[in-house]
Amino acid sequence: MKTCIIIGNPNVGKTSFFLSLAEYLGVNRCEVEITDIYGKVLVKNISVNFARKYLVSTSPFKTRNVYKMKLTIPVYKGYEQLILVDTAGVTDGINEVEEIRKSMAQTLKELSQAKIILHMFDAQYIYYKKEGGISEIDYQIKEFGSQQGCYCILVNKMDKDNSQKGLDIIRDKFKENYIIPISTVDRTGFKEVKAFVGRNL
Ligand SMILES: Nc1nc2c(ncn2[C@@H]2O[C@H](COP(=O)(O)OP(=O)(O)OP(=O)(O)O)[C@@H](O)[C@H]2O)c(=O)[nH]1
Ligand SMILES: [Mg+2]
Repeated sequence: MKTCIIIGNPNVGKTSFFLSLAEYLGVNRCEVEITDIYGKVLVKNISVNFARKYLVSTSPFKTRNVYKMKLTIPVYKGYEQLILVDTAGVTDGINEVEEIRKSMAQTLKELSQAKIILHMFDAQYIYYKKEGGISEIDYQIKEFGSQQGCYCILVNKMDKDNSQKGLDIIRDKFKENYIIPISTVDRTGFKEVKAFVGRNL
């Protein structure tokens, strides 16, 4: 089964999107496979609302494990299954916390195995930080993703102030890539993401 990874800097909204996309595709309760930084695997049957309460946070580096969920998505003729993967946020440099370093390594391992790559940015953060908000690892993910083929940039938090200006910066820096503005709050762009994933399965 093909995997679709959600990757990006901490706090851009990866976990929120992971859960909201599942909900958008009709999932209320799901089996989530959780792999910790030591490779230990646990399967939990949880509701999306419960997961949102415990897995989404206003503080960065909340996600430290890899979360996988099996989803059914409409394609040209009928339906296909895929595995959606939520990962720990990645940053430049060597983080002083060992657990965070290991979680980033795990994210990069998942990236190398993914068929579809959804690379996420926070539009408002980019507006505040301008080009400086785009890290070296973002450019490297873009290079890797562009070579892989099924690569798309999601610019999240479009419901927030000045997000359009943040989106313009991303569009300017990643001219050759397919970019979808999204919001996990009002589900802007979900239809487009569903179509992008569906046609790459
Ligand atoms: N306004 C707004 N807030 C959002 C949106 N998506 C996520 N958030 C908020 O952004 C914060 C971070 O969300 P997460 O989903 O935990 O982000 P993450 O990328 O998984 O973060 P890490 O696991 O730490 O890497 C939370 O406070 C979310 O409620 C969005 O589309 N709009
Ligand atoms: Mg997360």
